[in-house]
Amino acid sequence: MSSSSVSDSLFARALKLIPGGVNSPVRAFRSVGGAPFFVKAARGAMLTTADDRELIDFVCTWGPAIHGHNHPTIKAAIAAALEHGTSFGTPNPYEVEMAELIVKFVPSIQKVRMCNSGTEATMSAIRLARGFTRRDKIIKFAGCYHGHSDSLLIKAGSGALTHGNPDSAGVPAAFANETVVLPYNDRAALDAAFAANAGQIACVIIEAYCGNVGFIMPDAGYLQYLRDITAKHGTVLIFDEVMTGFRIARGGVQERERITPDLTCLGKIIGGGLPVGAFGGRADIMDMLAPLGPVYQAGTLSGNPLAMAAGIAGLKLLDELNPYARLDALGRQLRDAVLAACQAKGLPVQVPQCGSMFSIFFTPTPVRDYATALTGDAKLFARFFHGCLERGVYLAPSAYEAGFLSTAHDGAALDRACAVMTETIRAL
Ligand code: KE4
Repeated sequence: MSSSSVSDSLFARALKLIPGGVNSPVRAFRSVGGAPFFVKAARGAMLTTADDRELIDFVCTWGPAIHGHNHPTIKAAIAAALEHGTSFGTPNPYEVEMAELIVKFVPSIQKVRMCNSGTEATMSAIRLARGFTRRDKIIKFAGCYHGHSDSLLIKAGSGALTHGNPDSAGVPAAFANETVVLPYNDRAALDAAFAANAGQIACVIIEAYCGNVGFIMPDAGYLQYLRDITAKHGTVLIFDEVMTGFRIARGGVQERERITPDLTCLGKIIGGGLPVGAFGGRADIMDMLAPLGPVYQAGTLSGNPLAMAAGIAGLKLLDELNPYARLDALGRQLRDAVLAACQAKGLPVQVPQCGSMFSIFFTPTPVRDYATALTGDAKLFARFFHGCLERGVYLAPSAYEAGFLSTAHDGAALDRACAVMTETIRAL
């Protein structure tokens, strides 16, 4: 981009007033280098930058845009809701319809509470599990990211990992001490943790398919092992499906893996691009929530009518289109193009992919956890990222994020992106 680009001048202004010039760290390009571009419009698979460059987008606003950007059906739903106002601070009909759709799509969810972000969803689910079990300790997994609440910013993924500070400053040791961090995909570590903390583990929270350390799937049987050991110990099993919910399958990872967690956290897709989060699950646990029970949780804009209208439209569209086989075919097309290009170049690479989620690790080592994800060549990824960007393809600006496809990525957009990735790998 030219040195005097519109994005550059916007970034210069942003840097004066917004820490790092961004409202969320991973957008800052810190791990791939260079300055972020600014986007002024998005439609389908395309972003339009402030300098009128058109980019094929594989970030999809970090997951929500499964139907592509600014889908006419979702846009119309927001416009219709907007006619009647933006927020009422009272119960509204949209919340009821959203709850009924979530329960229909995700049978493990008997009751659900809406909130405003994935962070709120996971933070609230953990407080609920602690209140329900009267236990304090929690288990999370290295590299998994569940938002930025204090108990979870321990060995976290996504932006925390990208910026090399998986343990955030400002989290009191007393909080961190209640969080046990285990390696993903490691049954012995689970056994040892439960043996060492018998009767103390309130919950285990997991990204059943990891999307914040790159994309990593569980070994066969691992999730069932986790379900069995948590049930045996009276520990609440929380699936964080903020990213995978309604994306990996209509009912998320839990549908594909046939595992029933006790609680599920949701976000992203259920807001159709507007701020949203949700958590739900067993009624006996959910009924501990205020105003019924002693666990407090609240939110001024929870169940916001515009966000609900957008999310309802998006979920109904998924139900109507059932795009999952098509999204998986698109994901496999991209995966195969990258594998072929790297093979032709003699470049070791792993391209884990499931449905519309994927990531690219430049390493000969199969990636199955945080430690093996770090064997990926992040510097080479940064060169790959910029090579693709220069050619009009936007990947997540970090080696430790998942890539996303949408139903708008088929045909010309995907063919073009595969050609760009092939050309970029050849030029590395
Ligand atoms: P939010 O608070 O950002 O809405 O959601 C937190 C969250 C919780 N759980 C999972 C599995 C998530 O992936 C996320 C957020 N994902 C990141 C992308 N890796 C959001 C992008 C960002 O932080 O800007």
